[in-house]
Amino acid sequence: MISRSFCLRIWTGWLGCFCLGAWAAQIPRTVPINDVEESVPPYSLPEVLTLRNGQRVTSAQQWPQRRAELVHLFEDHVYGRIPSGLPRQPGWVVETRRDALGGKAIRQRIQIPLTRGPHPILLDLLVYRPSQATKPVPIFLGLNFDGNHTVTPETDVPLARGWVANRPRSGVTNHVANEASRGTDAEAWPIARILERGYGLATAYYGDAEADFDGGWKQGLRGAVAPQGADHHFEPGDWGSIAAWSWALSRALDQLSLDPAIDGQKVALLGHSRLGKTALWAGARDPRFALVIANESGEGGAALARRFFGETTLRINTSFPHWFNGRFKDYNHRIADLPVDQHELAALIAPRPLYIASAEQDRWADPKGEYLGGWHASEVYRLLGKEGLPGPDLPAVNRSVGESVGYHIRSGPHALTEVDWEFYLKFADRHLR
Ligand code: GTR
Repeated sequence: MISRSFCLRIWTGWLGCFCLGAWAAQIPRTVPINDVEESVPPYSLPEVLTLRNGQRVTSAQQWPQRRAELVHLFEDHVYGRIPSGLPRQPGWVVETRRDALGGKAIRQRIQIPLTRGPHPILLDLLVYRPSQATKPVPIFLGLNFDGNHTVTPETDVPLARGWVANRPRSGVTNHVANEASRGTDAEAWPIARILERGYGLATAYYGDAEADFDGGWKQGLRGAVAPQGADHHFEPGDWGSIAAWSWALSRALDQLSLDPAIDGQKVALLGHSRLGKTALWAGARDPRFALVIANESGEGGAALARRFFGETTLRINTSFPHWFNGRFKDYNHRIADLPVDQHELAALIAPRPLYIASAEQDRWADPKGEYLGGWHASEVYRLLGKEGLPGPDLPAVNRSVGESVGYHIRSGPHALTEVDWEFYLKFADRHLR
């Protein structure tokens, strides 16, 4: 029996969370959530080192079998299966500037065709590398939220072509990119600092692959390759948009690996929020990513789904039904039956370095749940001879902990900031140098 005080605390927790952001207004009010730590009910996680047949995984040699099983479970029950036979085609350089950022950077714009035919879906990859580099550089790769023109104030980076989210602060109100939005996301992408530290940076707009709304697939990658096009009916196990974006990331990696000035063995994948979920799934599927960073990835990312705190499976499936596959909705009211939990997603990155980060005010993403995702994944890192996170307790604010699994909780709200990047650069120095 759930006690009355428990219900009350959940109710007040719900009220608190309700005020967290403008987006909350779109979420049905009948769906309960909790943001009171003491009200988190007990839960038990699926064991990452036990095969579905009950057999324990006790050696590194057995891990690939469990890994393959987990990838399939996440495909079938969460993110959906990517159709086989999608093209992997090289892109073409549209422009090279050797004098970018006051001569500090060589900047290239590259178009990568994600589909076949005369009018393919194009991913515009914007690549910066330090002009002083004398050998192939390690590089960070990440999708951006509002278009390549928002990550830099440079005026010769074209505006995003297709649908973009409305952003009142830059006057984007009709889903069309405008000049006022140029450079508005530059704080999240400290390009000069990244180059100064000897890394390249590659980024692309996630909406190039598929617009982020329910039905966006019709003009996007999933619609373009569906047998019935926009009339296609998705089966429960078919891919959602996170899987589509993750596919685009792998094609960007193909492209970066072709460039002799870039070290294709040292591509660090980074994503924030929904794109942090995407980075984790891309890194889990594609072992060529050398390092993965999930910044405030929350529900459907690093945060444990069974921990009743902040966003829930029901909430995310209600607000963003297109992100995951149809079958994931079966777990809206019975999360304990989901055959996986998110620590197992984090474990799919092992033994490669993984960094999970939270923000103190980002309670919706459940910082403790994100940390625990990394902590429970650490069991696999240890099996594979690496050290993960140091223990089950959330560390102090603004301090980085962990070896092959790194973590920090930054003070402040939900965002990707220079403070986060400083931690990521140090982590990358440790593992990619
Ligand atoms: C929120 C969503 C989160 C997170 C975030 C974002 O509305 O509930 O899961 O993904 O959006 O991507 O900004």
